[in-house]
Amino acid sequence: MTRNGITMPDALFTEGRLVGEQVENSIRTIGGLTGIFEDEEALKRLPQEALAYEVASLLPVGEGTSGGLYFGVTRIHPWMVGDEYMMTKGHFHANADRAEFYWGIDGEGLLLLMDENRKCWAERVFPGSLHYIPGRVAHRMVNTGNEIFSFGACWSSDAGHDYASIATHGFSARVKQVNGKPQLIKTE
Ligand code: PAN
Ligand code: ZN
Repeated sequence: MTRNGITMPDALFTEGRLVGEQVENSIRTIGGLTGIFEDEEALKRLPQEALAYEVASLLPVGEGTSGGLYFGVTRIHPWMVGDEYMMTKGHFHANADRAEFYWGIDGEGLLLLMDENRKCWAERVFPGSLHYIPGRVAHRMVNTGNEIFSFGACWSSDAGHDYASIATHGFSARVKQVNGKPQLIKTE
């Protein structure tokens, strides 16, 4: 705190990047994404230590605190895994009714959504697009472009992440490249 009561901001969100002393950075490598793509052999052929996606987050309160908010920026690199595009693991929230905002920053992609009845749909994501993800809806981002696809996220600090159900059952649709274009293909 300065003498006149005016402080510096919590972080900077500039040129598509979230930076600052309090910002936490996490990464997912290609090798850490086993079990989410259809073609596991294609995943094994890629460099296992290479970056698949990275998340910079501002988590101002402890995980699980009610009433707090988290802010994150995810950058997905443009790998292809067979005919599937690189994507996040995807999850429901552990506190199932917690909603979230996503918005497009750079590049292009699809937001894959699935409700608790396993009904799947997708929204186009591009710089400036804004997406409200209701509670009880699983969400995964897919980089359908040739460059880094980045997006912002804002979610409740007591939302938590339930990765297990997606790890076990997956989504009921996949985004594949068909004739050079992304297509949502139902798998059940
Ligand atoms: C996001 C995601 C982030 C990475 O912050 O956690 O984009 O995706 P996965 O968590 O699915 O690997 C969010 O949805 N938070 O709730
Ligand atoms: Zn989420």
